[in-house]
Amino acid sequence: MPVDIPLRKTLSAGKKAPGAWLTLPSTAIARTIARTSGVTWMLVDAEHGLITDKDYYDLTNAIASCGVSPLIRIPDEKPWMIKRALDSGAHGIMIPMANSAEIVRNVVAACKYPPAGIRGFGPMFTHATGAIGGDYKADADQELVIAVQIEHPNSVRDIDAILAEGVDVVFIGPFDLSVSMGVQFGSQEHEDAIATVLAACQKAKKTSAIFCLTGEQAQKRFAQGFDMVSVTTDIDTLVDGFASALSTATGNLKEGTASSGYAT
Ligand code: 3PY
Ligand code: MG
Repeated sequence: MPVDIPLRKTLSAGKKAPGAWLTLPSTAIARTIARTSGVTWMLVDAEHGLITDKDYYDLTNAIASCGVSPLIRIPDEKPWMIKRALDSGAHGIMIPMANSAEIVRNVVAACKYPPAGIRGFGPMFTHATGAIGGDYKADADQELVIAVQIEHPNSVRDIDAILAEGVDVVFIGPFDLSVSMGVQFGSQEHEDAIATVLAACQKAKKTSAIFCLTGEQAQKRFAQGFDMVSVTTDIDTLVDGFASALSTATGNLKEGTASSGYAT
């Protein structure tokens, strides 16, 4: 059976791809969210969340069983981390802090089998892609999604060179970007940097993506032209849902939406 990547099909059809962000190592939560109609991809966060590579196999299978593409954000761009994530059946990987074209070149090589790259062969557990072994190898280099995060002024400056390295998705991490630029989240400089990256992706015909915490933010980013947007996270939904019900129950209405550690 060929490798089946719903996210790639959505993007190839020119459709917008809303996604969800998973920070908790729970297959029940992953499946509950993935069953929500319209979710195209789910980011399994092993950079900042509680998820480790021991959770990868169960989470990728829970998510893919709902027709949603699991992408794993690994902690660092190391080839062995990329290999373990892809070997668990991830439909793609996301690399934080892709701060130079050289980093991105090495990441792309780590995602591909020889002769295109350096990935070692051992796809015994890639069930979540719909294929294992030789069937998997036939498609993996072409189909798996490589996403790199733009989170530093150097990668904004070098965005054209980064885009030329064979990545599929350029994914802006707006929180790290504002911190590493030393500017206020949402300030003019911050928004200008985001717009520069978006325009470069559009010119290079590559998928542009950005992290959001709320439906309102996500709607705005889609309207701005982004192709792929996370709409919220598991932990934000839990915190905000409980806080909202509690404040309604007690009449103690409180301002604000996003309540996790990502809040600005
Ligand atoms: C950021 O905004 O820095 C992110 O990486 C989102 O998780
Ligand atoms: Mg980040």
